[in-house]
Amino acid sequence: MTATESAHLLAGKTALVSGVANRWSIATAIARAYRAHGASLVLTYEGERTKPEVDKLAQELGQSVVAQCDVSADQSIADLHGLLSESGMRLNALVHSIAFARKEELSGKYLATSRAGFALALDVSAYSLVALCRELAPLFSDAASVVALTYLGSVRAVPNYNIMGVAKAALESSVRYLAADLGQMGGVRVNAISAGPIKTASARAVGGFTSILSDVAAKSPLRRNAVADDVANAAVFLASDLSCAITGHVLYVDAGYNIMGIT
Ligand code: 0WD
Repeated sequence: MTATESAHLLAGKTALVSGVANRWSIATAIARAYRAHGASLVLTYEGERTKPEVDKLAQELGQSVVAQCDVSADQSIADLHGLLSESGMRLNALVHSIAFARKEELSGKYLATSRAGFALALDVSAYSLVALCRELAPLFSDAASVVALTYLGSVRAVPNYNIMGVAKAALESSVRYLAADLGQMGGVRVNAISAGPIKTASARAVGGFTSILSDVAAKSPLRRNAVADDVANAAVFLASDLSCAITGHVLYVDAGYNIMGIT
């Protein structure tokens, strides 16, 4: 492989990237990195509120199809499948960069989580990966790569992260089960990136988020926070053939914070 080829790790691939809400979204950084590495994109938006931002990004990046998909609605996912299959699209990569929980359940005690809030967070943030993979699997190319975004709150009790931590635990477990299922269907791989805290709209909904950022900057081995571009570079690797024997894995992109014990 020449130096020029190695700079375009996703040349000839098509990647669906969900979860672009605005320019700070992790999905925005991933979409940019994927295009920079030569991929064509399908950018999905949840609803009319986020459509203008996604349209703008698609126009800026070029080679991007825009499609609506609210992952909490089976019909919306089926419509996405219909739209893509009508145009004969094959997907080499799928990025799940979506999460939602009620703001009131992202502060205070986990003990106070309501039944409805629990179901909503798990539905949008974890089940959606299963639904997307099942519906879109017929469009996956051989050796396609699925990447989901998760956070350390899945395996540690992080103050205020609460129900979202439980949803991320379900998401990470789903990554393993989906990897087991889809690996037997054309060698499709499923992995997660556990990103360190990054200032986005979703992150700001978590109580005390700023103190989480400063804790990582003070205590992580690299003495800094990971940024969206760090996550995007790892997402390029996971979508590329360089990671062809990696599946069912959770890759931490958090400046090493997760390895620390007493700090
Ligand atoms: O510190 C962080 N920002 C971290 C984020 C650390 C570790 C992981 N993550 C994860 C999040 O949990 C999420 O899974 O990264 C993913 C992307 O989050 P983000 O980029 O931090 O946040 P944001 O820009 O808000 O994007 C999440 C988007 C939603 O944004 P808004 O702000 O509109 O709620 O998820 C999308 C929506 O665009 N989303 C949906 N998309 C389709 N259907 C739905 C839905 N029902 N609900 C939310």
